[in-house]
Amino acid sequence: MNTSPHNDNLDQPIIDTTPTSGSAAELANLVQYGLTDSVAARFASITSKDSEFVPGRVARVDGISTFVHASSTDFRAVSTFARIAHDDEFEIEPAQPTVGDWVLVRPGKNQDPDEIELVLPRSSLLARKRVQRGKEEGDEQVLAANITTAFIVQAATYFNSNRLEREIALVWGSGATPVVVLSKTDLLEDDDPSEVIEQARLSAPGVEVFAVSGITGAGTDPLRAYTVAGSTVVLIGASGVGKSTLLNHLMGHEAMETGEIRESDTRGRHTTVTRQLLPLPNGGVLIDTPGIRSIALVSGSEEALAKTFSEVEQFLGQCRFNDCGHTGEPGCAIGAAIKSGELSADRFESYKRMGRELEYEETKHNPAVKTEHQRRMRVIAKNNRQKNRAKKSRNK
Ligand SMILES: Nc1nc2c(ncn2[C@@H]2O[C@H](COP(=O)(O)OP(=O)(O)OP(=O)(O)O)[C@@H](O)[C@H]2O)c(=O)[nH]1
Ligand SMILES: [Mg+2]
Ligand SMILES: [Zn+2]
Repeated sequence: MNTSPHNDNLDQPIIDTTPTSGSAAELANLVQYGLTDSVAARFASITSKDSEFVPGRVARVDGISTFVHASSTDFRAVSTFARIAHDDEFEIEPAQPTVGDWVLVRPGKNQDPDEIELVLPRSSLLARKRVQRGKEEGDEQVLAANITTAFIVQAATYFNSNRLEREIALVWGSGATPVVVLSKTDLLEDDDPSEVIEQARLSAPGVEVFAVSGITGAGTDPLRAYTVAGSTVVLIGASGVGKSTLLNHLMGHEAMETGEIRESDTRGRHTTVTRQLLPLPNGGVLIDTPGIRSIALVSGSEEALAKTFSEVEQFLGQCRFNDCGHTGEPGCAIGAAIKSGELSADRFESYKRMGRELEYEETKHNPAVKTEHQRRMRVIAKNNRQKNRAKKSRNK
Protein backbone atom coordinates (compact mmCIF):
# COMPACT_ATOMS: atom_id res chain seq x y z
CA MET A 1 0.00 0.00 0.00
CA ASN A 2 1.24 3.46 -0.85
CA THR A 3 1.35 5.43 2.37
CA SER A 4 3.35 8.44 1.26
CA PRO A 5 1.46 11.67 1.98
CA HIS A 6 -0.22 13.56 -0.85
CA ASN A 7 1.95 16.50 -1.75
CA ASP A 8 -0.73 18.81 -3.08
CA ASN A 9 -1.82 20.06 0.35
CA LEU A 10 1.54 20.54 2.01
CA ASP A 11 1.42 24.29 1.54
CA GLN A 12 -1.84 24.59 3.49
CA PRO A 13 -1.67 25.85 7.07
CA ILE A 14 -0.49 22.91 9.10
CA ILE A 15 -1.81 22.31 12.59
CA ASP A 16 1.13 22.71 14.95
CA THR A 17 -0.19 20.68 17.89
CA THR A 18 1.25 17.47 16.48
CA PRO A 19 4.23 16.24 18.47
CA THR A 20 6.07 14.19 15.86
CA SER A 21 7.46 15.47 12.61
CA GLY A 22 5.91 13.81 9.61
CA SER A 23 2.47 13.31 11.15
CA ALA A 24 1.64 17.01 10.73
CA ALA A 25 2.37 16.72 7.04
CA GLU A 26 0.27 13.59 6.81
CA LEU A 27 -2.68 15.20 8.59
CA ALA A 28 -2.53 18.16 6.20
CA ASN A 29 -4.41 16.07 3.66
CA LEU A 30 -7.35 15.91 6.07
CA VAL A 31 -7.68 19.70 6.29
CA GLN A 32 -9.85 19.64 3.17
CA TYR A 33 -12.15 17.16 4.94
CA GLY A 34 -12.83 19.51 7.83
CA LEU A 35 -9.94 18.69 10.20
CA THR A 36 -9.86 20.89 13.32
CA ASP A 37 -7.01 21.47 15.77
CA SER A 38 -8.59 19.35 18.47
CA VAL A 39 -9.18 16.41 16.13
CA ALA A 40 -5.60 16.71 14.85
CA ALA A 41 -4.29 16.68 18.42
CA ARG A 42 -6.27 13.51 19.25
CA PHE A 43 -5.04 11.79 16.11
CA ALA A 44 -1.45 12.74 16.86
CA SER A 45 -1.59 11.41 20.40
CA ILE A 46 -2.87 8.05 19.12
CA THR A 47 -0.50 7.71 16.15
CA SER A 48 2.47 8.62 18.35
CA LYS A 49 1.72 5.41 20.30
CA ASP A 50 0.84 3.25 17.30
CA SER A 51 2.35 4.46 14.04
CA GLU A 52 0.58 1.80 11.96
CA PHE A 53 -2.73 3.65 12.34
CA VAL A 54 -3.76 5.93 9.49
CA PRO A 55 -6.12 8.80 10.45
CA GLY A 56 -9.10 9.47 8.20
CA ARG A 57 -12.69 10.62 7.89
CA VAL A 58 -15.66 8.49 6.85
CA ALA A 59 -17.12 9.85 3.61
CA ARG A 60 -19.67 7.16 2.83
CA VAL A 61 -20.94 3.86 4.19
CA ASP A 62 -22.09 1.24 1.67
CA GLY A 63 -23.26 -1.80 3.56
CA ILE A 64 -20.22 -3.45 5.14
CA SER A 65 -17.78 -1.33 3.18
CA THR A 66 -16.85 2.12 4.44
CA PHE A 67 -15.18 4.72 2.24
CA VAL A 68 -12.60 6.69 4.20
CA HIS A 69 -10.61 9.73 3.09
CA ALA A 70 -7.35 9.23 4.94
CA SER A 71 -4.21 11.22 5.58
CA SER A 72 -2.18 9.26 3.08
CA THR A 73 -4.62 7.56 0.74
CA ASP A 74 -8.31 6.64 0.48
CA PHE A 75 -9.56 3.37 1.91
CA ARG A 76 -12.45 1.01 1.47
CA ALA A 77 -12.38 -0.41 4.93
CA VAL A 78 -14.44 -2.78 7.03
CA SER A 79 -15.37 -1.98 10.62
CA THR A 80 -16.07 -5.29 12.27
CA PHE A 81 -14.20 -4.47 15.48
CA ALA A 82 -14.45 -0.69 15.55
CA ARG A 83 -14.70 0.91 18.98
CA ILE A 84 -14.81 4.44 20.33
CA ALA A 85 -11.34 5.76 21.25
CA HIS A 86 -11.95 6.78 24.85
CA ASP A 87 -9.00 8.20 26.72
CA ASP A 88 -9.61 5.54 29.31
CA GLU A 89 -8.53 2.53 27.31
CA PHE A 90 -10.31 0.11 29.63
CA GLU A 91 -13.68 1.38 28.55
CA ILE A 92 -14.42 -0.42 25.31
CA GLU A 93 -17.49 0.76 23.43
CA PRO A 94 -18.27 -0.82 20.06
CA ALA A 95 -19.05 1.69 17.37
CA GLN A 96 -20.67 1.60 13.96
CA PRO A 97 -18.75 4.22 12.00
CA THR A 98 -20.98 6.71 10.22
CA VAL A 99 -20.53 9.55 7.74
CA GLY A 100 -18.44 12.31 9.30
CA ASP A 101 -16.68 10.08 11.82
CA TRP A 102 -12.98 10.61 12.43
CA VAL A 103 -11.42 7.16 12.40
CA LEU A 104 -8.10 5.31 12.60
CA VAL A 105 -7.61 2.70 9.91
CA ARG A 106 -5.22 -0.21 10.26
CA PRO A 107 -4.12 -1.09 6.73
CA GLY A 108 -4.56 -4.80 6.05
CA LYS A 109 -1.50 -6.96 5.56
CA ASN A 110 -1.34 -9.39 2.64
CA GLN A 111 -4.94 -10.31 1.74
CA ASP A 112 -6.51 -8.89 4.91
CA PRO A 113 -8.98 -6.03 4.48
CA ASP A 114 -8.23 -2.56 5.81
CA GLU A 115 -9.94 -2.24 9.20
CA ILE A 116 -11.41 0.78 10.93
CA GLU A 117 -10.26 0.08 14.44
CA LEU A 118 -10.88 3.28 16.37
CA VAL A 119 -13.53 6.00 16.10
CA LEU A 120 -12.75 9.33 17.80
CA PRO A 121 -15.36 10.49 20.35
CA ARG A 122 -18.05 12.41 18.49
CA SER A 123 -18.62 16.13 19.03
CA SER A 124 -22.17 15.70 17.72
CA LEU A 125 -24.31 12.83 16.50
CA LEU A 126 -27.45 13.15 14.41
CA ALA A 127 -29.81 10.22 14.97
CA ARG A 128 -33.48 9.52 14.52
CA LYS A 129 -35.79 6.78 15.62
CA ARG A 130 -36.68 4.46 12.79
CA VAL A 131 -40.39 4.21 12.24
CA GLN A 132 -41.10 1.01 10.37
CA ARG A 133 -44.57 -0.34 10.17
CA GLY A 134 -44.83 -3.88 11.45
CA LYS A 135 -41.32 -3.90 12.86
CA GLU A 136 -40.11 -3.50 16.40
CA GLU A 137 -39.66 0.21 17.05
CA GLY A 138 -36.92 1.81 19.08
CA ASP A 139 -34.19 1.07 16.63
CA GLU A 140 -32.10 4.20 16.03
CA GLN A 141 -30.66 5.28 12.73
CA VAL A 142 -27.47 7.29 13.01
CA LEU A 143 -27.33 9.85 10.21
CA ALA A 144 -24.05 11.73 10.63
CA ALA A 145 -21.35 12.53 13.17
CA ASN A 146 -19.22 15.56 14.03
CA ILE A 147 -21.43 18.07 12.29
CA THR A 148 -21.37 21.76 13.21
CA THR A 149 -24.53 22.89 11.42
CA ALA A 150 -27.57 21.23 9.85
CA PHE A 151 -29.33 22.97 6.99
CA ILE A 152 -32.96 21.94 7.42
CA VAL A 153 -34.35 22.24 3.91
CA GLN A 154 -38.06 22.67 3.16
CA ALA A 155 -39.59 23.91 -0.06
CA ALA A 156 -40.95 27.44 0.42
CA THR A 157 -43.88 26.34 -1.74
CA TYR A 158 -44.65 23.41 0.55
CA PHE A 159 -43.91 24.61 4.06
CA ASN A 160 -44.88 22.29 6.93
CA SER A 161 -44.53 23.73 10.43
CA ASN A 162 -44.96 20.44 12.31
CA ARG A 163 -42.28 18.82 10.27
CA LEU A 164 -40.00 21.80 10.85
CA GLU A 165 -40.45 21.56 14.62
CA ARG A 166 -39.45 17.90 14.49
CA GLU A 167 -36.46 18.58 12.31
CA ILE A 168 -35.29 21.37 14.61
CA ALA A 169 -35.66 19.17 17.70
CA LEU A 170 -33.77 16.40 15.93
CA VAL A 171 -30.86 18.73 15.21
CA TRP A 172 -30.76 20.32 18.70
CA GLY A 173 -30.61 16.77 20.04
CA SER A 174 -27.52 16.05 17.97
CA GLY A 175 -25.45 18.84 19.49
CA ALA A 176 -25.23 20.73 16.18
CA THR A 177 -26.88 24.06 15.33
CA PRO A 178 -30.01 24.03 13.15
CA VAL A 179 -30.44 26.52 10.32
CA VAL A 180 -33.69 26.65 8.37
CA VAL A 181 -33.37 26.91 4.59
CA LEU A 182 -36.56 27.50 2.61
CA SER A 183 -35.84 26.41 -0.93
CA LYS A 184 -37.31 26.95 -4.40
CA THR A 185 -38.16 30.60 -3.81
CA ASP A 186 -38.13 31.06 -7.61
CA LEU A 187 -41.41 29.13 -7.66
CA LEU A 188 -43.16 31.56 -5.31
CA GLU A 189 -45.49 34.15 -6.73
CA ASP A 190 -43.59 37.45 -7.06
CA ASP A 191 -40.44 35.57 -5.95
CA ASP A 192 -41.24 36.99 -2.50
CA PRO A 193 -40.47 34.63 0.40
CA SER A 194 -41.23 37.11 3.23
CA GLU A 195 -44.53 35.50 4.18
CA VAL A 196 -43.18 31.95 4.44
CA ILE A 197 -40.08 33.23 6.28
CA GLU A 198 -42.42 34.80 8.83
CA GLN A 199 -44.29 31.49 9.20
CA ALA A 200 -41.08 29.52 9.60
CA ARG A 201 -39.78 31.93 12.27
CA LEU A 202 -42.84 31.20 14.43
CA SER A 203 -41.86 27.52 14.42
CA ALA A 204 -38.18 28.22 14.90
CA PRO A 205 -37.51 30.64 17.78
CA GLY A 206 -33.78 31.21 18.15
CA VAL A 207 -33.01 29.61 14.80
CA GLU A 208 -31.82 31.48 11.70
CA VAL A 209 -34.17 31.24 8.72
CA PHE A 210 -33.05 31.75 5.12
CA ALA A 211 -34.88 31.54 1.82
CA VAL A 212 -33.01 30.47 -1.30
CA SER A 213 -33.27 29.14 -4.78
CA GLY A 214 -30.80 26.38 -5.51
CA ILE A 215 -31.45 26.91 -9.19
CA THR A 216 -30.89 30.67 -9.50
CA GLY A 217 -28.65 30.90 -6.42
CA ALA A 218 -30.79 33.72 -5.01
CA GLY A 219 -30.33 34.10 -1.24
CA THR A 220 -27.55 31.52 -0.94
CA ASP A 221 -24.68 33.87 -0.07
CA PRO A 222 -25.47 34.11 3.69
CA LEU A 223 -25.29 30.29 3.89
CA ARG A 224 -21.57 30.47 3.20
CA ALA A 225 -21.04 31.90 6.68
CA TYR A 226 -21.73 28.34 7.92
CA THR A 227 -19.52 26.49 5.45
CA VAL A 228 -16.20 27.97 6.54
CA ALA A 229 -13.02 25.89 6.86
CA GLY A 230 -13.26 23.27 9.61
CA SER A 231 -17.07 23.22 9.57
CA THR A 232 -19.23 20.25 8.64
CA VAL A 233 -22.73 21.05 7.37
CA VAL A 234 -25.31 18.34 6.81
CA LEU A 235 -28.38 18.90 4.60
CA ILE A 236 -31.55 17.20 5.80
CA GLY A 237 -35.17 17.27 4.70
CA ALA A 238 -37.81 15.39 2.76
CA SER A 239 -37.10 13.93 -0.66
CA GLY A 240 -37.40 16.43 -3.50
CA VAL A 241 -37.01 19.63 -1.44
CA GLY A 242 -33.81 20.47 -3.28
CA LYS A 243 -30.99 19.40 -0.95
CA SER A 244 -28.71 18.10 -3.68
CA THR A 245 -29.54 21.05 -5.95
CA LEU A 246 -28.51 23.47 -3.18
CA LEU A 247 -25.40 21.42 -2.42
CA ASN A 248 -24.38 21.53 -6.09
CA HIS A 249 -24.83 25.29 -6.10
CA LEU A 250 -22.63 25.68 -2.99
CA MET A 251 -20.02 23.29 -4.44
CA GLY A 252 -19.97 25.15 -7.73
CA HIS A 253 -20.42 21.97 -9.78
CA GLU A 254 -22.72 18.96 -10.18
CA ALA A 255 -21.33 16.89 -7.34
CA MET A 256 -24.62 15.07 -6.71
CA GLU A 257 -27.36 13.87 -9.00
CA THR A 258 -30.70 15.66 -8.67
CA GLY A 259 -34.09 14.28 -9.59
CA GLU A 260 -37.46 15.18 -10.95
CA ILE A 261 -40.35 15.25 -8.52
CA ARG A 262 -43.65 13.53 -9.14
CA GLU A 263 -46.36 15.82 -10.45
CA SER A 264 -49.07 13.86 -8.63
CA ASP A 265 -48.08 14.60 -5.04
CA THR A 266 -45.06 16.95 -5.44
CA ARG A 267 -42.89 14.47 -3.57
CA GLY A 268 -39.40 13.49 -4.55
CA ARG A 269 -38.33 10.08 -5.73
CA HIS A 270 -35.40 9.57 -3.43
CA THR A 271 -32.77 10.53 -5.94
CA THR A 272 -30.00 10.59 -3.34
CA VAL A 273 -29.71 7.12 -1.82
CA THR A 274 -26.58 7.25 0.35
CA ARG A 275 -25.27 9.82 2.75
CA GLN A 276 -22.13 11.34 1.39
CA LEU A 277 -19.48 13.75 2.62
CA LEU A 278 -18.12 16.23 0.08
CA PRO A 279 -15.33 18.76 0.59
CA LEU A 280 -15.88 22.37 -0.44
CA PRO A 281 -12.93 24.17 -2.02
CA ASN A 282 -12.32 26.24 1.16
CA GLY A 283 -11.93 23.43 3.75
CA GLY A 284 -15.59 23.29 4.77
CA VAL A 285 -17.47 20.04 4.31
CA LEU A 286 -21.03 19.29 3.16
CA ILE A 287 -22.93 16.06 3.80
CA ASP A 288 -25.83 15.24 1.47
CA THR A 289 -28.47 12.83 2.75
CA PRO A 290 -31.40 10.95 1.21
CA GLY A 291 -34.81 12.44 1.95
CA ILE A 292 -36.26 11.40 5.31
CA ARG A 293 -39.97 10.63 5.22
CA SER A 294 -40.78 10.72 8.91
CA ILE A 295 -38.94 12.29 11.79
CA ALA A 296 -39.18 10.66 15.20
CA LEU A 297 -37.06 11.75 18.14
CA VAL A 298 -34.78 9.29 19.89
CA SER A 299 -35.42 8.77 23.59
CA GLY A 300 -33.61 11.24 25.79
CA SER A 301 -34.52 14.20 23.55
CA GLU A 302 -36.15 16.26 26.34
CA GLU A 303 -33.51 18.99 26.30
CA ALA A 304 -33.85 19.23 22.54
CA LEU A 305 -37.63 19.54 22.87
CA ALA A 306 -37.22 22.28 25.47
CA LYS A 307 -34.87 24.21 23.18
CA THR A 308 -37.25 23.83 20.25
CA PHE A 309 -40.17 25.18 22.31
CA SER A 310 -38.27 27.66 24.47
CA GLU A 311 -41.07 30.25 24.30
CA VAL A 312 -43.64 27.71 25.53
CA GLU A 313 -41.70 26.69 28.62
CA GLN A 314 -41.58 30.21 30.05
CA PHE A 315 -45.33 29.98 30.77
CA LEU A 316 -45.09 26.78 32.79
CA GLY A 317 -45.54 27.20 36.53
CA GLN A 318 -47.54 30.42 36.23
CA CYS A 319 -50.96 28.75 36.63
CA ARG A 320 -53.04 29.11 39.80
CA PHE A 321 -52.96 25.35 40.46
CA ASN A 322 -49.61 23.59 40.57
CA ASP A 323 -51.12 20.54 38.87
CA CYS A 324 -52.95 22.56 36.20
CA GLY A 325 -53.70 20.49 33.13
CA HIS A 326 -53.98 23.65 30.95
CA THR A 327 -57.40 22.61 29.70
CA GLY A 328 -59.53 25.56 30.73
CA GLU A 329 -58.88 25.55 34.50
CA PRO A 330 -59.42 28.89 36.25
CA GLY A 331 -56.22 30.91 36.53
CA CYS A 332 -54.47 28.90 33.82
CA ALA A 333 -51.54 30.98 32.59
CA ILE A 334 -51.15 28.95 29.41
CA GLY A 335 -54.78 29.53 28.50
CA ALA A 336 -54.42 33.24 29.27
CA ALA A 337 -51.24 33.51 27.18
CA ILE A 338 -52.95 31.83 24.25
CA LYS A 339 -55.98 34.11 24.62
CA SER A 340 -53.83 37.25 24.69
CA GLY A 341 -51.85 36.08 21.69
CA GLU A 342 -48.58 35.84 23.64
CA LEU A 343 -48.43 32.10 23.00
CA SER A 344 -49.54 30.22 19.91
CA ALA A 345 -52.10 27.48 20.54
CA ASP A 346 -50.55 25.45 17.71
CA ARG A 347 -47.13 25.65 19.28
CA PHE A 348 -48.46 24.56 22.67
CA GLU A 349 -50.25 21.63 21.02
CA SER A 350 -47.07 20.59 19.18
CA TYR A 351 -45.09 20.82 22.41
CA LYS A 352 -47.59 18.60 24.20
CA ARG A 353 -47.78 16.11 21.33
CA MET A 354 -44.04 15.71 20.99
CA GLY A 355 -43.64 15.54 24.77
CA ARG A 356 -46.22 12.74 24.88
CA GLU A 357 -44.35 10.85 22.19
CA LEU A 358 -41.16 10.99 24.22
CA GLU A 359 -43.05 9.91 27.32
CA TYR A 360 -44.46 6.96 25.46
CA GLU A 361 -40.93 5.87 24.60
CA GLU A 362 -39.88 6.01 28.22
CA THR A 363 -42.95 4.46 29.76
CA LYS A 364 -43.90 1.74 27.30
CA HIS A 365 -41.89 -0.87 29.17
CA ASN A 366 -42.56 0.60 32.61
CA PRO A 367 -45.75 2.67 32.91
CA ALA A 368 -45.03 3.63 36.53
CA VAL A 369 -41.80 5.44 35.79
CA LYS A 370 -41.79 9.23 36.10
CA THR A 371 -40.60 10.44 32.75
CA GLU A 372 -37.81 12.90 32.18
CA HIS A 373 -40.28 15.17 30.39
CA GLN A 374 -42.62 15.21 33.37
CA ARG A 375 -39.71 15.79 35.72
CA ARG A 376 -38.47 18.63 33.55
CA MET A 377 -41.86 20.30 33.35
CA ARG A 378 -42.09 20.16 37.16
CA VAL A 379 -38.61 21.61 37.66
CA ILE A 380 -39.25 24.44 35.22
CA ALA A 381 -42.63 25.18 36.80
CA LYS A 382 -41.02 25.33 40.23
CA ASN A 383 -38.21 27.61 39.05
CA ASN A 384 -40.67 29.94 37.36
CA ARG A 385 -42.80 30.06 40.53
CA GLN A 386 -39.75 30.93 42.63
CA LYS A 387 -38.69 33.63 40.17
CA ASN A 388 -42.18 35.10 40.31
CA ARG A 389 -42.26 35.13 44.09
CA ALA A 390 -38.87 36.85 44.16
CA LYS A 391 -40.07 39.41 41.66
CA LYS A 392 -43.25 40.08 43.64
CA SER A 393 -41.39 40.55 46.90
CA ARG A 394 -38.94 42.91 45.20
CA ASN A 395 -41.84 44.97 43.86
CA LYS A 396 -43.54 45.32 47.25
N1 LIG B 1 -37.62 25.65 -9.42
C1 LIG B 1 -36.76 25.07 -8.59
N2 LIG B 1 -36.60 23.72 -8.61
C2 LIG B 1 -35.74 23.17 -7.75
C3 LIG B 1 -34.97 23.93 -6.82
N3 LIG B 1 -34.22 23.08 -6.10
C4 LIG B 1 -34.48 21.84 -6.56
N4 LIG B 1 -35.39 21.89 -7.56
C5 LIG B 1 -35.92 20.76 -8.32
O1 LIG B 1 -36.55 19.85 -7.43
C6 LIG B 1 -36.27 18.49 -7.83
C7 LIG B 1 -35.64 17.74 -6.65
O2 LIG B 1 -34.39 18.32 -6.34
P1 LIG B 1 -33.22 17.51 -5.61
O3 LIG B 1 -32.11 18.49 -5.38
O4 LIG B 1 -32.90 16.28 -6.31
O5 LIG B 1 -33.96 17.18 -4.23
P2 LIG B 1 -33.35 16.38 -2.98
O6 LIG B 1 -33.83 17.09 -1.75
O7 LIG B 1 -31.90 16.20 -3.11
O8 LIG B 1 -34.12 14.98 -3.11
P3 LIG B 1 -33.65 13.51 -2.59
O9 LIG B 1 -32.27 13.30 -3.07
O10 LIG B 1 -34.64 12.59 -3.20
O11 LIG B 1 -33.75 13.54 -1.09
C8 LIG B 1 -35.37 18.59 -9.05
O12 LIG B 1 -36.18 18.48 -10.20
C9 LIG B 1 -34.78 19.97 -8.95
O13 LIG B 1 -34.43 20.51 -10.19
C10 LIG B 1 -35.16 25.34 -6.82
O14 LIG B 1 -34.56 26.10 -6.05
N5 LIG B 1 -36.06 25.86 -7.71
MG1 LIG C 1 -30.73 14.55 -3.16
ZN1 LIG D 1 -52.55 25.89 33.18
